[in-house]
Amino acid sequence: MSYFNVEKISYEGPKSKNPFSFKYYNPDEIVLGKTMKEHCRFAMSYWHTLTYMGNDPFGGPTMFRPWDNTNDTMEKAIERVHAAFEFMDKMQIPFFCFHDADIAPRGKDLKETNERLDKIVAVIKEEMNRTGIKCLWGTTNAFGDDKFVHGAGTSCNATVFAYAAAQIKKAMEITKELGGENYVFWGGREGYETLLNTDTGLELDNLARLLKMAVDYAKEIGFTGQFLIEPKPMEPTKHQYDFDTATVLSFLRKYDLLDSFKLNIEANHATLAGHTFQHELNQCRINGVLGSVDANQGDPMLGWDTDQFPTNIYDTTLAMYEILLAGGLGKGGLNFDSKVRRGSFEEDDLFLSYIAGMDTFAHGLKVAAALLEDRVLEDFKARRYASYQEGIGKDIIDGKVGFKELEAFALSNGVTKNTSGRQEMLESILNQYIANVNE
Ligand code: XLS
Ligand code: NI
Ligand code: NI
Repeated sequence: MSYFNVEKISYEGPKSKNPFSFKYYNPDEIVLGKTMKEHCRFAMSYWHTLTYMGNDPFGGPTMFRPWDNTNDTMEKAIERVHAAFEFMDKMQIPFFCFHDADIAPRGKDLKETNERLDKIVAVIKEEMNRTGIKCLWGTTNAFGDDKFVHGAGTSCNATVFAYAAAQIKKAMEITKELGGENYVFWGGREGYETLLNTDTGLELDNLARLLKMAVDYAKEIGFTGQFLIEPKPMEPTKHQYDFDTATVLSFLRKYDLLDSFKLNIEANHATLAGHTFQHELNQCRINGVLGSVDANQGDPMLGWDTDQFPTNIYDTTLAMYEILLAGGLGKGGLNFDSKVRRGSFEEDDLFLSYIAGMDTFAHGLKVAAALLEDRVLEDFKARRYASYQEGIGKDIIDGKVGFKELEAFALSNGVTKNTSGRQEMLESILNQYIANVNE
């Protein structure tokens, strides 16, 4: 059974007019000593690709997928697996990411839900063996069900905490079973609506308790994947506890969890927090916690988590620049936590949108690599901070001086003239690289 009337997508180069081809993503092309495939580690999001039907707050489904053409929910889940692997195979996407709730329908209780998960995991494993496609990460949906109305790990109801833990335990087990390289925590309901009814101290302590239990259990079952926290400032709750990178870092430090977690940075979450995507990646890089990326983009006119496919070359260039400076994605990858627009409801749109996203990142990678190779920004920054390489600047860095010595220095030397930051020049050089990298 084939669900897509599309041939395998291949690289045809920037001059190609064929919409069903890669213009920039050439998996085997070497960039800075690694193939593009190794740099990008692209992943498909199971939820947006297989289960999203186009619903928005004002209207129902617009996407009636051929793999959903049955009333039997388990049969539907199995057909979704087949569609997923046909899609990834044709798209040359080497990884997938999933929530427990994406792959199998919930049962009447936890036991039945877990049995259903086991059945679908067996089908996924067959498809993984057939295609060589791997699992980048698994996660738990502990936000959709009504029991999570007040949160999961931060619920005021201890039995809900227990249920969330049980669900995470199972999701970790199946992620391990599927060879998942990471496990993600995105706290969909871990936040609050009003302080009038919320004990934030207890809720944050409990969130840390839940994460500690996950770390302990991973050791117990020998799950060696990397744990990731995905920051988001708001939506669904008014205030999410994992607001942004800086907030998550201080949480991890406070609860002594920094050794066990890295971060999964989502572009649209960064912008919701009032940061750029690059800023969040930069903060991860300088703190050594860059784990993985949810690749998408928001819309500045809308201001919510629109999860659009990334097509902004400027943003992907600067993102790939930070990723290259960080030494690459390691066990992480670029997961398209992106969904087609409601009006793009045909199956072909899935291909066209993934091509757009993959090409935009591949193009960005090439520009970032060229900028780095030519040391355009790095040399400029080195010159900008040169005053710390010698004299009083070096003494500051080496910890040789305090306030008294600096006062003596300032009294006799004053300050040297500042020089321009040359922002506009650098922005126009960046444009030049974006325009010319493929020539
Ligand atoms: C929602 C999040 C979610 C996580 C996985 O905004 O991005 O999709 O990536 O639970
Ligand atoms: Ni995400
Ligand atoms: Ni999101």
